[in-house]
Amino acid sequence: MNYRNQQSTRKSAEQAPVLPATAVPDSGPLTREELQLAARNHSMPLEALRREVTPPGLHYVLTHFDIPDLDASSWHLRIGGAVERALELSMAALRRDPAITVPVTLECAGNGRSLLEPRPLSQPWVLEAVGTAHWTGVPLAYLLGKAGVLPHAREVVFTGADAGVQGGVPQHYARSLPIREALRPDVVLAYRMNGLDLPPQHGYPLRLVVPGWYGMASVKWLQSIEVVRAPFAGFQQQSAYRYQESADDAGTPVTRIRVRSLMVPPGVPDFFTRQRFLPAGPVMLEGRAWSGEGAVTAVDVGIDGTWVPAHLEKPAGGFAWRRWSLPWVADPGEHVLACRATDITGATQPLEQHWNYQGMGNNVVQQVRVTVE
Ligand SMILES: Nc1nc2c(c(=O)[nH]1)N[C@H]1C(S)=C(S)[C@@H](COP(=O)(O)O)O[C@H]1N2
Ligand SMILES: [Mo]
Repeated sequence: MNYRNQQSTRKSAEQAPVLPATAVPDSGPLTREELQLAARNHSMPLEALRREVTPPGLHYVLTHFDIPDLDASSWHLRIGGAVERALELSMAALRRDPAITVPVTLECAGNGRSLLEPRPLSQPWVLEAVGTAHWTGVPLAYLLGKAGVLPHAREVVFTGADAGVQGGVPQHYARSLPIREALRPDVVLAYRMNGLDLPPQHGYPLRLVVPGWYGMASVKWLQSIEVVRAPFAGFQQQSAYRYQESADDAGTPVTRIRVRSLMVPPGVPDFFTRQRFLPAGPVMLEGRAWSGEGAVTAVDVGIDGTWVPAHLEKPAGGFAWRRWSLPWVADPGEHVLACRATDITGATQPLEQHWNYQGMGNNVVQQVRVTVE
């Protein structure tokens, strides 16, 4: 069966080869396939930025294939490869191991993709593929210690129970981490989200959570962990999730989350356009900012092009977003509000997004248009 032909692109097959990770970028209207993905994979409504912890139903979801229907009572996690002893652990056994809870802001690497021109055809995120949850489970380093990682181990490969086809390649969803990242004390095999069993869409009964990395690293429905001595060549590692300039560019891998901030849109929306309306007078502008490279050190708020530093609150953890706020006295008329974060490495959000072939790592400054009455 030729799976490749089933990928749809607006351009004809002769015009350009169908590419592994993504179809040819498009400038036309949203396609039926994008709409289908958008309806399956929802983002976080921006008003949920008011909450430090995102309730599971408001947290964004991204699932490449189908959500598996798994039974925790017969579930086993296998740990093998370059280890002294292979392990097979039931959920009951995992729950008896020492547990940690880590507050983590997850963001999809494709967030912002639909704003690019031409538009990489995939899940058409606007700006809100983000959420922050408290993940509880066993530290990965603890289990790798139990298994005993052998010398010359290079990466750890995580494979989910979900399977499908992408870019013509049949596969289970699988990703790897370099060994030094896998041994970080805050990387967790989570069985709880915000204190409750994981919901089906977030990886029940067990998932990996890699704080600071874009969401693709945090493999859901985790069924096996394999320590390997050579770089993992799976599709989601080698073809997808790369910063590429063109189809033929091998590119570089997508890893940590780039600095970003978002604003709770003030006032009330128009149902269809989402244009905002608010009364004249004092209003507290607020939002959240995060970075996978380290602490956010500043957020500037743009009011009709003039930048003012916002007040920053303490984050719940090293890789959890921090709240920012700025009081504003709104005067009648049309206004454009914006927010721009900077992190400890000095990285700051671009005012215009640099285009890349898969639409990865976008962190352009958000703009909110408001009508003050
Ligand atoms: N097994 C599996 N894990 C997965 C995925 C997937 O499709 N299958 N999607 C990844 C991607 S691209 C993202 S952004 C995050 C999303 O996690 P969430 O749905 O819990 O927000 O899960 C990651 N883990
Ligand atoms: Mo993602």
